[in-house]
Amino acid sequence: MVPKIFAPFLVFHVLLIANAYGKTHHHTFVVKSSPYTRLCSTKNILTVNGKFPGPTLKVHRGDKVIIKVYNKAKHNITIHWHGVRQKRNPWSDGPEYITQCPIQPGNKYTYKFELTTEEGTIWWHAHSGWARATVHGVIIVYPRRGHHYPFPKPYAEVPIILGEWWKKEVMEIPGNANVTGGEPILSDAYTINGQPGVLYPCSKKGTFRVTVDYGKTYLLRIISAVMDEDLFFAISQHKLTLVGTDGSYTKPLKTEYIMITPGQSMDVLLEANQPPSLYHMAARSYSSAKGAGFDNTTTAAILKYRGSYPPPPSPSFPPLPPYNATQASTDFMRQLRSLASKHHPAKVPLEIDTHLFFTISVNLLNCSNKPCTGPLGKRFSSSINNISFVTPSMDVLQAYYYGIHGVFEDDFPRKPPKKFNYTGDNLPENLLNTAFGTKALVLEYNASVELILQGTNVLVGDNHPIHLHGYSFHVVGWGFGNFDPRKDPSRYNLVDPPEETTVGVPNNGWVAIRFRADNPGVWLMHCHLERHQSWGMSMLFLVKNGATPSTQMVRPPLDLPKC
Ligand SMILES: *[C@@H]1O[C@H](CO)[C@@H](O)[C@H](O)[C@H]1NC(C)=O
Ligand SMILES: *[C@@H]1O[C@H](CO)[C@@H](O)[C@H](O)[C@H]1NC(C)=O
Ligand SMILES: *[C@@H]1O[C@H](CO)[C@@H](O)[C@H](O)[C@H]1NC(C)=O
Ligand SMILES: *[C@@H]1O[C@H](CO)[C@@H](O)[C@H](O)[C@H]1NC(C)=O
Ligand SMILES: *[C@@H]1O[C@H](CO)[C@@H](O)[C@H](O)[C@H]1NC(C)=O
Ligand SMILES: *[C@@H]1O[C@H](CO)[C@@H](O)[C@H](O)[C@H]1NC(C)=O
Ligand SMILES: *[C@@H]1O[C@H](CO)[C@@H](O)[C@H](O)[C@H]1NC(C)=O
Ligand SMILES: *[C@@H]1O[C@H](CO)[C@@H](O)[C@H](O)[C@H]1NC(C)=O
Ligand SMILES: [Cu+2]
Repeated sequence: MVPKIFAPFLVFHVLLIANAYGKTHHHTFVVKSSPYTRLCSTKNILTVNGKFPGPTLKVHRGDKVIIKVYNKAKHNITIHWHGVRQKRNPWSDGPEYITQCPIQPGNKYTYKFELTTEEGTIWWHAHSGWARATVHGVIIVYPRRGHHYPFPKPYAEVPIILGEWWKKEVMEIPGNANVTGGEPILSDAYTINGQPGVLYPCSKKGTFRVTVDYGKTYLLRIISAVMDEDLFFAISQHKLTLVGTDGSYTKPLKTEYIMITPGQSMDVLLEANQPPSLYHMAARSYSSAKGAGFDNTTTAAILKYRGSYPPPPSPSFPPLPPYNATQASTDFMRQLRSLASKHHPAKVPLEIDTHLFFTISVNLLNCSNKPCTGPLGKRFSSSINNISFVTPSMDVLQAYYYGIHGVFEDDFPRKPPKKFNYTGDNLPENLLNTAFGTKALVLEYNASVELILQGTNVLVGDNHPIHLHGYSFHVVGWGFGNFDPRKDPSRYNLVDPPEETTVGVPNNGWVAIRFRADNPGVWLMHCHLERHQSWGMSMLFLVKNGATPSTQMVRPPLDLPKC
């Protein structure tokens, strides 16, 4: 019998040596404030190791990663490993006040994780305040050592990080918006690998360039670290072949453009098969919420063929769909299929024991003593099943683990409290209001879950990128209007549905996702549009332990930050 006090080390040790072929990577992340010049002015931004975008982690499936994070900034910080399943180890997941207290200035915390089923491109970002605007980077997960890509090996790979830049101090945006109750201020630019590109003032010189050889194929590892908008992205004269989303392979999909939401990652093959020259790649907003303001600027980078040729007077730009082109967005989404091969099977749960139905709404609240600057003189809020998430002052995971009362409640509703025409026009004003709470929905270990995410038109419909921590899920169906439980399930794709960790729920539409709740812990699910998350579009799953030690959460690490 092992004395109880040693058990945490043993459990983690077992976790770490489980795969004899894996390697352990050690990294140090120092979060600090560093000066960066963009759009004609210099300001201090939060960075990791002074870099913006932050360092790229390169690992193989089956590897382990140990990262010491030192906070040398003036803000509380946590880091989330976006797309990493964190099997049995929610302590390294990162969202502040959900799975840990923040790392306070001057302190440090060591994150530990294993790459188990994820393969392809995922990423990491701060999960505290709006820090992720500049604190983010790519995680490249190569196939297991000795294994290959399910497509011909590309000649080279190029991370493409889509971002968003504000001239003002990003960390002050949510607080300022909360004072007025209105929209957070719009960004001043989008960026490709940290650079706005030729269409913005003072930005031509830094424009990101990738040099290619004619005849070769390149793997673009695209992530959207954008805060508040979905983007269309394309490369002039070149077709793209999508081969992966969110760390899972897809059937090759040839396309002129992609639509990528905040939180998503996409692996895209680019064949350098056009006349050697210079071409632009570009991205701009897909914005479907009627009446909502958005940054309508366009970021660009250069694709340059090696060799000698007369440089074009002005490299061509790709055509991008109109800002409000929901049709273009869904034309792309409609074609997504997981690879579903012998080596990469689609393990879609076929028998469902837990049916959940969540409405996703943008709300409006009365202001107590002054008019607010939101519509109708009210303040913005948002909710899932009419509960606007309230961030607690200590983390829910420790409260659950140690049985501390008063931090959260375990009664998140399994269906909306009120039925109405979710996507109807001119909904009654009494639907605008929402309730509040820090609520978790409890799932039995290994439950087989189907969740319908139903967008609503309560204030306005939008394309909501919903991200689930601790899991990937299969997107078995989607559509516009209200989900119809009699008709829609018969059209599900249970054979090769895309596997994702962030899914865009179409404007005034719905998405059906399935997953098996085989990862115990407390897991956040939220809209990855930062303004919606700030307004409360989040909820928690609390997945219970299984019956055996290998189906239970590991113990908390000794250096877990305190509140
Ligand atoms: C936002 O403002 C409301 C009321 O004006 C206040 O109750 C709440 O604590 C504020 N939230 C944050 C995160 O500052
Ligand atoms: C972008 O929005 C601004 C402000 O609303 C407007 O003046 C401008 O014409 C728009 N530009 C484009 C390209 O739509
Ligand atoms: C998109 O905007 C254009 C012009 O602003 C408008 O004519 C069109 O109806 C809009 N399309 C959709 C699908 O909302
Ligand atoms: C909000 O204010 C309106 C107008 O003053 C009032 O009719 C309504 O009852 C209020 N709603 C709530 C939930 O307080
Ligand atoms: C819901 O609202 C939509 C849009 O206004 C309408 O087309 C539809 O008929 C309504 N459905 C029901 C059941 O009332
Ligand atoms: C949401 O909750 C609020 C506050 O309890 C209530 O006024 C509102 O009618 C509810 N809306 C829905 C759609 O259930
Ligand atoms: C989880 O459920 C699946 C399907 O019913 C079953 O095959 C598997 O053995 C279960 N796992 C555990 C650990 O109970
Ligand atoms: C930083 O975190 C600590 C611990 O949770 C908290 O007391 C403090 O208010 C936080 N600081 C800010 C600026 O949010
Ligand atoms: Cu949203």
